[in-house]
Amino acid sequence: MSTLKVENTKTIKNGSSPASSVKKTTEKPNPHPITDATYVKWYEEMVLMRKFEERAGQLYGQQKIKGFCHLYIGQEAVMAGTMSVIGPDDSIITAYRDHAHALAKGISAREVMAELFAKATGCSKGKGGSMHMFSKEHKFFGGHGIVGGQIPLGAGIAFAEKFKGTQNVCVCYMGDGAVRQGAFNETFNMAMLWKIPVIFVCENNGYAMGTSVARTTNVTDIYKLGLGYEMPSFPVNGMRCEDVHAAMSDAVDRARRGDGPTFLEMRTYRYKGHSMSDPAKYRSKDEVEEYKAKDPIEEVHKTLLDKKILTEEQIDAINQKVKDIVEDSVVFAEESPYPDPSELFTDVYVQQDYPYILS
Ligand SMILES: Cc1ncc(C[n+]2csc(CCOP(=O)(O)OP(=O)(O)O)c2C)c(N)n1
Ligand SMILES: [Mg+2]
Repeated sequence: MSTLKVENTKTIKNGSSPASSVKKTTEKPNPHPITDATYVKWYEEMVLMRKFEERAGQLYGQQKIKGFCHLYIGQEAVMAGTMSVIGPDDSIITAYRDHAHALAKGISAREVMAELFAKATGCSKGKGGSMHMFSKEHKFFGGHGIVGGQIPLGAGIAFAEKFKGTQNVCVCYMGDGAVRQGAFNETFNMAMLWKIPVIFVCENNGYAMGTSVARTTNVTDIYKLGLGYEMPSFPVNGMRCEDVHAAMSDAVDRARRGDGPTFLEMRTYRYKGHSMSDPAKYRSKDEVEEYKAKDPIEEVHKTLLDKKILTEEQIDAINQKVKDIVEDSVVFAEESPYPDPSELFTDVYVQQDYPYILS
């Protein structure tokens, strides 16, 4: 079977380089500098995403977590590199591979773990589960199981910000499988026409379930799909926090200036199967190992030591702190109650005068 070779490239074939915001420091102050503190933040965030999901995977094996469960392990640099650019007033929305997005946007490990356990203390009151994390407070708008369903919603959230006259942006994530949906094209057209402050991010991990990108399209350079709408569109090495940060900086600045959307194809990889029930036989062990050799957590760990930002002991202390946060979240989830049966009738959208419902 032919598979997409997810090459990680910094070569930008149209317009300016997404890395330009880092280079521009000599010309004017960079609003998104990469400092020592940024590396520490990246490390902490990514270790939390990874350790949390490794534990979630174990708990799924013990049937403490049921239903669907899609792990993000391997793709963490995409979220870490985003969060060093956007702020708490900006929104994000994504698909069902959403645990790391929820944690990165500031939802507590307790609330995310409790949601996985379907407990009332979860961020969606235990009624959403793995695929439907949500927090209005943190401007995290899901968690969507319908492939591509979040694309028009992301544009809508960004449109609302523009309509209200804020400077806030929405980052809308989707998989490589989602870009085949009609809604992708409809949304790209409207987002460009109305210069909506949305950043579309395709997390191209090479596969939609067991189907490689190369099997589903003639255009394997997914970022090129944006060019038909004259949307600034770039490929980005999604295994490197620095590259994600630089690309996101340019895109966020463009959106805040009122110049509209950007499409970023983040080339990344998931180390685990599509979901817990996928043995991932459609790809070779060598391919997985090739990407593990570029692991973003290992890379940032190395940078922290090479640049003498932290000592090995300080890094160990972070690892221990994260381990404690994850274990605390498991105890919290175990001890929390299930939702009351009456909750079946709350949080359900009802439109009394819907024309096709006969009362
Ligand atoms: C509209 C729709 N069609 C099909 C599915 C079944 N489905 C669930 S996940 C998935 C693959 C999507 O892959 P991708 O967008 O690359 O995201 P990834 O899982 O790699 O993060 C499919 C086809 C679905 N959930 N929704
Ligand atoms: Mg995919």
